[in-house]
Amino acid sequence: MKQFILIISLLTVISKSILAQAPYKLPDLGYAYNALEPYIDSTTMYIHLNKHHNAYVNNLNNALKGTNGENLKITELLAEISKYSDAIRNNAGGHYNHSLFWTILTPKKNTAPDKELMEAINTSFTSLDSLRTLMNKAASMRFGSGWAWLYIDQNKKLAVGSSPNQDNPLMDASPIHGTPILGIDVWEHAYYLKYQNRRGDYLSAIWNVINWEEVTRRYHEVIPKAKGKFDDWPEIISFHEVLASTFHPAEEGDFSAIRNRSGELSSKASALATSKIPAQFNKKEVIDVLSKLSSTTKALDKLVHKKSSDKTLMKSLTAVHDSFHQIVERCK
Ligand code: MN3
Repeated sequence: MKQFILIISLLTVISKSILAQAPYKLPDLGYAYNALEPYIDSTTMYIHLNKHHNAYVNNLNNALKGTNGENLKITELLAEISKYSDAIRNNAGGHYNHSLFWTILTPKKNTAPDKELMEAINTSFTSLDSLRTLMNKAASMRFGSGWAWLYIDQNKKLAVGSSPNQDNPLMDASPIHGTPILGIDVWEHAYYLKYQNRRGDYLSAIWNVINWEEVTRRYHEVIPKAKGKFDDWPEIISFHEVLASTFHPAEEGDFSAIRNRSGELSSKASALATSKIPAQFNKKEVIDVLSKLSSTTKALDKLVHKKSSDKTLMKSLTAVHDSFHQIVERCK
């Protein structure tokens, strides 16, 4: 019986954490309090999490008691926050915003947006630098306490804006609407110990610890990652990797890669010829070239074993390369 109760309470804990419903809990930072130094100091991080954020969590849990909001996911609650008290609005925002904030900071150096997010940034703001400038402008113009946001608006485009207090773009009551993917806390408690009144210095420093991998992950929760053409056909990707790293050096006169890897290339071609072809490419004209690729690659491997001249190898390797591009062409 005891074990049964334990399992039931475990399941309750698990389902609550997945749904992110009341009662809410203070999250872990995922890094040490001093990990963001010298940009954000250890004491600020400690107080910010354990005093400020913790108060939002406790106040939110108390304010929600007995309201319908107890049964909603936090995002659902924020979407209809205008129906609730100011206490719920401020503390639900406080909990959501800080939970996001800890994840978009990192001690890891040189994180970067992925290619798709970078293209979206370039399209909307011309460059990452101008995005930073716009964010800092939004953050420094926010009078009093609030947040600056990079968010995905209702047309699925990136936008920059700011909100007062603990509001955010997920709230129906907010002047800006969408899904936040990067938020900068511009409450004085976020920077006063180290920067005092110099909000601008804090805003310049924080870009050193922005976690672009997490911002990218949040971006793709709304904008699905574009599927690569051959994502479902690992054998063709694997063949192409070896081909690219042997053909291009040979073009520049370096035949050592192909002399070392012709056997590997040949076995990748056989694996490709016998692989499960994704339905959209499974047609006779593709299959014909697959077997041609396999035989041209085998012939190349034989020539390598016979220690043929560079010129002979280049001719054979070019035939392999041509067959490969015929496959790609026919897969259009
Ligand atoms: Mn704060």
